[in-house]
Amino acid sequence: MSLDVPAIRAQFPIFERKINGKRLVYLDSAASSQKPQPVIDAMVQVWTHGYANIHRGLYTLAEEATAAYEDARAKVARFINAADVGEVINVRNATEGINLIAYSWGEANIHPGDRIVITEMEHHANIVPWQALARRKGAELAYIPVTDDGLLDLDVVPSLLDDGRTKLVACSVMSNVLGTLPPVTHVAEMAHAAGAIVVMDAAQSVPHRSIDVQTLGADFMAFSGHKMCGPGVGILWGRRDLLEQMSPFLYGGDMILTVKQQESKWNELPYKFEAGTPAIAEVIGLGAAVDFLSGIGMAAIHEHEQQIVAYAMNRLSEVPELEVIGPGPTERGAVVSFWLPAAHPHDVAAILDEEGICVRAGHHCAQPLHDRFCIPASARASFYLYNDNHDVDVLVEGLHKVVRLLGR
Ligand code: 7TS
Repeated sequence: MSLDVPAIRAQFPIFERKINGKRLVYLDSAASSQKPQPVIDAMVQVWTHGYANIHRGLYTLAEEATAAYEDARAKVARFINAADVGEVINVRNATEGINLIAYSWGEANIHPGDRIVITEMEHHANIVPWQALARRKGAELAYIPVTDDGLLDLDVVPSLLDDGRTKLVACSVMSNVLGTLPPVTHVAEMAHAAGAIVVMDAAQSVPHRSIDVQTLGADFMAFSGHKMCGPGVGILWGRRDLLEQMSPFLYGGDMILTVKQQESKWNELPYKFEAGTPAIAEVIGLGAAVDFLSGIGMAAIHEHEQQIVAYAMNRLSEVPELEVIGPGPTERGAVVSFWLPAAHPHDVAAILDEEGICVRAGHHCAQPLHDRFCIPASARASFYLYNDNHDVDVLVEGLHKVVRLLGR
């Protein structure tokens, strides 16, 4: 099942580039992935030969654009095994998907004294909307703690669920900092048994492993196209029965059935949640990204990344004083965040950039998690289908240079 990485890289035009005279070693796919030619081509095709607004025109071009847009939705639905396409809502990104739930579901269902439970390993996109909802409603926001090993402390969960006050549990399917893959299906079972709904942030997992929303245990799941070889669009998947009960998030054209001077009726799913003209070419581009990833095979991508992350953690242990945060390679996806006591992560990233290596440095939009590990920031290498062990070797060489320049 091993991937033919040179053949995959050949499909990403960006890898023809040199950075500071060096081969590009792109290790920041957790922030956003690079784009393969078929995705670029699909979008150029729309803009050059097939563009019109959708769901309204009665001419050929508009009908073609509408069909291509809806075809892309169907591809995404199959990719995550949604029971029907009406459950797949096109949004701007994972962040907007989570905000949609916080407003449309949260406004109607969270009341004073209720509790919302999230985890200490969340991205800000899965923290701040719940903070704001809790504040608006006089609800409590509680956290499932993270252990020193970077795992969820599940022993605490019953105490957060037992009194029946918890109405919503939101958790990441994979941490963007630790790489941890929490037992989300188990967490969902506990949450459901306590009468709470479950929101999963799958921004770091849908791009890297196959996900079946019919067995995952989520009631809602959000992810972003730009992290999975696609353009800047996002998807919110939700259970049809819940989506049907909810009020719209944004109001305007396309999301209505009829509008009278004083009242309107909402369109059917998924259009009720897609107000205004969407990012048409981008949605079609996401369909092409799904085809691209499916053509390679999610199982093969996953296996490839598991091999790289094990190799990376092994090789990073050679760098003096470098500390990796998070669990061992079998319990994480292809993300490794680390800390070098002698060098600020920003300096690490700047020195690696001289070698053509792109890593992210900072808090990676997960400040509470960095607080929990008592570090202000970290450097992070994240891997995808176009990386290989040689990229890891170049990274380790670059880190030795960092230690030579800045180490004690
Ligand atoms: N959830 C997780 C787990 C993420 O990693 C990110 C983005 C988001 C949500 C938000 O995605 P967006 O597309 O709505 O912005 N994570 C990162 C990152 O790790 N570095 O840059 C963006």
